[in-house]
Amino acid sequence: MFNLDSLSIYSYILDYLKVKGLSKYSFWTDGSDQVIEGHFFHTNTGNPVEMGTPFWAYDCTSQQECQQEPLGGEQENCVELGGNRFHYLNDVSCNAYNYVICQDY
Ligand SMILES: [Ca+2]
Ligand SMILES: [Ca+2]
Repeated sequence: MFNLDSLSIYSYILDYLKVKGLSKYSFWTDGSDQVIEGHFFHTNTGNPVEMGTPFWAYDCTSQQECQQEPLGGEQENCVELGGNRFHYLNDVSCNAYNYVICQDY
């Protein structure tokens, strides 16, 4: 799974998804907070996942102020590029069904 650890990679992936017409699909990216809740790390390198803007999605569905993901607590421990979130990062259940993007090393 690809390791989204820089803006240049993120930008490349977003361009690729747009060009290929894959904007509505959701994809896994490497990262989890399963070991320490609220602390996301790349599983393949152990490095921390970049947090905040411009990586993570906002949730403005409630009547309250918008909040920035990750918001899923112990129920959501894996990270996707959400097709319904304009491919910003979102924590979701690790049992969700998403597509994958492989990274060539
Ligand atoms: Ca979590
Ligand atoms: Ca979430």
